[in-house]
Amino acid sequence: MSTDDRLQINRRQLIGSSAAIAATAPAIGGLGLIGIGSPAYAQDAAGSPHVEPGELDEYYVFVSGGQSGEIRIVGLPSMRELMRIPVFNRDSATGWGQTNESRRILTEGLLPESREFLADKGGIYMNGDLHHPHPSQTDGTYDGRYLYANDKANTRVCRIRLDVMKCDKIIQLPNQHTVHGLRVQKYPRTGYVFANGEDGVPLPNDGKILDDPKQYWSIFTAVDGDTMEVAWQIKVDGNLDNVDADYQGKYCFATCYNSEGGVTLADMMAADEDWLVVFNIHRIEEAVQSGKAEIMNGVPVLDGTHGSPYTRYIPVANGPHGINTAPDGIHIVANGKLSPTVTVFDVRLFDDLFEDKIEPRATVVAEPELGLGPLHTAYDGRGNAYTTLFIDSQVCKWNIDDAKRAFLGEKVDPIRQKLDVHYQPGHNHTSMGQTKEADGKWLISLNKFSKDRFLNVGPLKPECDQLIDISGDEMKIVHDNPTFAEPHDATIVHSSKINPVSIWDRADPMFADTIKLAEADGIDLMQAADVIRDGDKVRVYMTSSAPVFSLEAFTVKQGDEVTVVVTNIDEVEDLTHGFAIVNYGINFEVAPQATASVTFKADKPGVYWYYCAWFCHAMHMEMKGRMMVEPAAV
Ligand code: K7E
Ligand code: CUA
Repeated sequence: MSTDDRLQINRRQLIGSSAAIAATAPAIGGLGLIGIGSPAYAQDAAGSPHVEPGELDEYYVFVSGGQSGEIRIVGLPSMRELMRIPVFNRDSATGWGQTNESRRILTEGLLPESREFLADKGGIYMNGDLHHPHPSQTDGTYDGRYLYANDKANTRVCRIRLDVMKCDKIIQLPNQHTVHGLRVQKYPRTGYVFANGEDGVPLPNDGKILDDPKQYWSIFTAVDGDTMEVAWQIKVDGNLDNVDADYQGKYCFATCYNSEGGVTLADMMAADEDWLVVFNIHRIEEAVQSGKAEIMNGVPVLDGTHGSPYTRYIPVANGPHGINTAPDGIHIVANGKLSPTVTVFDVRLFDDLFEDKIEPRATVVAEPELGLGPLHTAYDGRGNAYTTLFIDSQVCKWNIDDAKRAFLGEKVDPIRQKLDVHYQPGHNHTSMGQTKEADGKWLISLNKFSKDRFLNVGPLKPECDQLIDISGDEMKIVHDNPTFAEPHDATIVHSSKINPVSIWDRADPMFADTIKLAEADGIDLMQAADVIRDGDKVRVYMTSSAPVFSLEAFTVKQGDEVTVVVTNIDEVEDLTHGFAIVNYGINFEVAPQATASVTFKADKPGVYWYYCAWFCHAMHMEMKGRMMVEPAAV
């Protein structure tokens, strides 16, 4: 009988009478008393991804949406998609990109030149490329405050509030061109959000310098995660790829390719060697505080190219990709990508490196050969590492201590197991594996290709996320999960770390501006049913309470600028209303106790029904009203 069969039978027994539970309890060991008490978590079912209807997952997974520009929340082990958080995209369901509240967030952090560039393009970027979602930490573990992520496409960094699971800040980075790698400061807290500049451009990039790559620079940025302002920037050699930070609060480090400074594939591949760039946080802070930085576009920039006191460049094989700090707080693994090796550094040696007491390569303590195309590494907290092999389509499990012994010349093989995944894995992630609380239960492999794993849906195939049980000695794939474009990265967070609310607080800053607007008009949003005319500007205030809007109709004139403000006064959990105006291209979400608003030009005369777009009540279909637009005088 397999473990899975046993689990199934035990589950069936457990679902029976309490007598059956009592009888089987002693025999089921680690399975525990699932189904007793509330809420029920599937937390003891290690080895099975099955979560009974009504049971909750044990972990949240924050998954990047790649080119779709959003974040997704998935439950693990079931791998059920729970929610999507629009960020760098537009969203039809929630009105993200359309409501005044979301447009403030999408526009307030834009660089002045982008604001100008977007002026005749709707004012916001329509696309984003979100790669790396990482939650804030305090003392080396998740603290449930925020999640940060990058937009490679338009050089932005966003922040998601984990209490309401909405984006509340987006900034575009000056001087930098693309943000690829993004990770957070782990100690003492986040603190800094580190954002890697991948591509180099002239500084300033105003067209005076064009085809002269020697004058192109990549920029590394530390964003202050509390204020969401740039704390400092460092000019570097080469192209930065991925980044991670230590558990001591002293260093962060980035893989760096294109040491050649090339602009074509052939140029970038010319040398055998690239680097790990190590940043000395305290030295950088001191220099910024003592005014040594050049202020460029309003932010302090230090020169961290070769020979500077702020950085060290450690040679590694050509084209490294992922960089991952182990939960032991000591080891850092740079993944070879174009080399079959990964390079292991001991973070304690970086003090001597910055004092110039040792050569850069003396910080390397192992360099095991794992297979073709190592991209990213995750950890189980038991001394093992799990590296994705993109070209081999495998996950390689290896032991860090054995790799160190082999590096010193001992005859030991650090490789424990190679597991086929389907296919071409990029990132992988273990449960709590990017904190010092790595628990070694689950690994997900985010595979770029799914080929034959799912029903054919045409030339564009889904990606394939695979769930792997790593709790025992052997890795086992237990679930295949198709996903839409394109999860580069994910973070698995124990559910005990995250505590979202169910109903908005009326004092929430998300709609504070709209409350102020209403106050200026003398309106109490909780009882509003008003139309205020102010020249050719009209403000329409209403409440929603299942199944009615407080205004059954309102009238405006063709050409008016209309702002509709809807406040959901229902206090019932999960009772979301929507507000859609037919043929005016408007729809947005208003969750319980929230206010949301939209501003548009009423340029088409006629009768336009507005309706609630979220099925909220038995009379939801009747939850509607009319906007009447009087034609302008001819
Ligand atoms: Cu490897 Cu953008 Cu993290 Cu994709 S990156 S895989
Ligand atoms: Cu309110 Cu449907």
